[in-house]
Amino acid sequence: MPITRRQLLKESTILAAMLTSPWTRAAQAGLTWCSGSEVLQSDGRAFLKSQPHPTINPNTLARFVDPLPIPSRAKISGYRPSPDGARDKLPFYRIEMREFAERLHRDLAPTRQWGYGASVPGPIFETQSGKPLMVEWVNSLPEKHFLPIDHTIHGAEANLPEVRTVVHLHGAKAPADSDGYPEDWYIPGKSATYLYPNHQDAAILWYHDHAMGITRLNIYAGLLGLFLIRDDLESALNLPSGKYEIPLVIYDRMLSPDSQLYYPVSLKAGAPWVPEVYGDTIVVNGKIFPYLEVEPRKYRLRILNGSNGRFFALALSSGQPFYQIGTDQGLLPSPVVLRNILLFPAERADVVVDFAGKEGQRIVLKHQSKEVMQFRVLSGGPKETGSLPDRLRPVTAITQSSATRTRSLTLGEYLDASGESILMLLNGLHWKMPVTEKPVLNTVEIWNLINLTGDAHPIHLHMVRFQILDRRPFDIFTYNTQKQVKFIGPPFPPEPAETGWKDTVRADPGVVTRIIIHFEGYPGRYVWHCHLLEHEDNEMMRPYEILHS
Ligand SMILES: [Cu+2]
Repeated sequence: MPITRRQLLKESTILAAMLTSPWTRAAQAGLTWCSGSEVLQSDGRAFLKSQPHPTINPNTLARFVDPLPIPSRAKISGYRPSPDGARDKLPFYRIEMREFAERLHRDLAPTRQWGYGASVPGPIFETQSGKPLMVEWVNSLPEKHFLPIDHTIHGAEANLPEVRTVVHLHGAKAPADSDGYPEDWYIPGKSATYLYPNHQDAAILWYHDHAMGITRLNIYAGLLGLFLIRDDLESALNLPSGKYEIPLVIYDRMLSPDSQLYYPVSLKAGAPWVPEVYGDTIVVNGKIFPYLEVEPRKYRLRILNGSNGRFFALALSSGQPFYQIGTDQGLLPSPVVLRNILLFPAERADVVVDFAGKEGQRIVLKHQSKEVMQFRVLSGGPKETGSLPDRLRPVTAITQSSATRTRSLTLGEYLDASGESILMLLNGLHWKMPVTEKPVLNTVEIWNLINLTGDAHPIHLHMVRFQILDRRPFDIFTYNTQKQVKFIGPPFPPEPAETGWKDTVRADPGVVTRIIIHFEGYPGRYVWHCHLLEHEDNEMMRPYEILHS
């Protein structure tokens, strides 16, 4: 897979670095050295781009001693009149963002976190397609941030309040004033009430912070949660449900020796932003190395990669397959059999795993060589009731001839004289520059994402869903010198698990990734951006505007 080469290299170099001498003494003490942000030199060696800092080495922690927490369901606080004047009152939820401390592992001290409803992940919303609801998102956080704000970043200047939040429901077809525009942030003591119409297919959505210039810190602190939309077609499939449907919110973190979240900082005084963060500790639903007892039957796993920057390549130690039944925006046409599930930040996978015949086994979910969690298969249980149909939801391809416009948009990285990454831009434009992407409501466009960088970037468009047309390698040098796309190979189609509806697409380095988008929903100002949160915060985000048709 061409995309992940550099990132794979980075991860293996981090591992290699941890085995060499400067790290050894710390490792013996159960600590490792922060390697959260590294770049590769041309000779393949990594050098640290962040301040050295001792962190807990997850390899020293006992495995599978904490049961997997299942986030609670969000509870309705009452009913409120619909803002659109309709007669029916809508379910109303009030969710407070709070600071709290919780153990990430049996043998660690409680870790300070910020969570929706004081849990990480926050409570799970569950609703039906076409059933609107309202949420008052209340900022009850302290006045001071506990992670390093970089005031040199646009939108995070020193004259602004430190703690600012605004909630985005990722994957939602929501009106612009309920979408969580990054500049619509508010401070502790304030709240915003959003309307989610939910006129969309069953899917795994997720809510998270989106405040300008500090999203990476707010999400790292814990501001994320799931939002499940269901519909009749999905229910008719009789997929595993109830206690056989398990949400898995997976993300990476680093912990200081006192069990507190550590977020790496750069070597530049007064400008702590680092271009990428890779934590060595993987957390699932708020626990490190959790276990889950399962019956020997089918389970449905609703997986979100909630990391700032890490991709996951998930596999089961039993070697058994996953049946991927859905992606970001809902069900695939039919299940895709996979030994590895690749998820970039913000991507979701809806999968069925069958533990039948595995009685008594302990099966580890792994990301490459890292253990993530364990499934303990019990010796028996009630009769299987869930099914895995061959046909799920038809996905009609949007025809290219229906597109009224094709846009070519670059993904670029800018380095300083020492070769250090200083920012990334979409189409060479900063956030504050005039809006350039103005699709008309109810029209179809093709966007060519021309990735000039050495990294894969997960690109997310708010409000819409789209389909991936293809990916085609091109010559970056020719582009940089002549501003021309010279293809150097044939286009390759999306992977089988990408053949459904998406809202986040992996744009590979040196590749033009083409997506086709039907701008259905609402007019107004939205954003599109890279979902590597360090990039997003440092200008790899642009407003776009959907015009009235
Ligand atoms: Cu990016």
